[in-house]
Amino acid sequence: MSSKLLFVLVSLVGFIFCQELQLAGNRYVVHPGPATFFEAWQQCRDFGLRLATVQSKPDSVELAEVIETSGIKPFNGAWWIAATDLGNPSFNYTWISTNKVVGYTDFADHQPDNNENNENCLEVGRYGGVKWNDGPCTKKISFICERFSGNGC
Ligand SMILES: [Ca+2]
Ligand SMILES: [Ca+2]
Repeated sequence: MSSKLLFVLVSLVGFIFCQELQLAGNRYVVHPGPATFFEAWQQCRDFGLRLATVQSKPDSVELAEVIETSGIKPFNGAWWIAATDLGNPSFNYTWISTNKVVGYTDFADHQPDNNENNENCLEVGRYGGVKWNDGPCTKKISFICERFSGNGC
């Protein structure tokens, strides 16, 4: 078999695998915690997952469904997701799970407010639904991990 044909076959299998992952609808994994932002980041890694990204309205809808289905009540009222503006003086948020700048946002009214100049990590649920809020990264709350594929899905 030529290496070119092999590459095409491997790519095709990878594509189908990715499609199946998305169809499975089990991207998000709810964890009761409690954990600080960076503890949550590490714990997701320990599970072979990553701290969750939310990059579109459909993502928000899926996240809300998974949280509701889990029946878990968030510790201290919210769940960490993977965005932080630590180290970024212009207050742009970055997904630390993917190194991508946050594009789509779903903040609650009057957020982010960087309260007491000490809110640098994003949580969902504090102000209802899965709306976003910036909170203190050292606060111990619940968190959301996500499954991902390392092959470019
Ligand atoms: Ca901030
Ligand atoms: Ca805030």
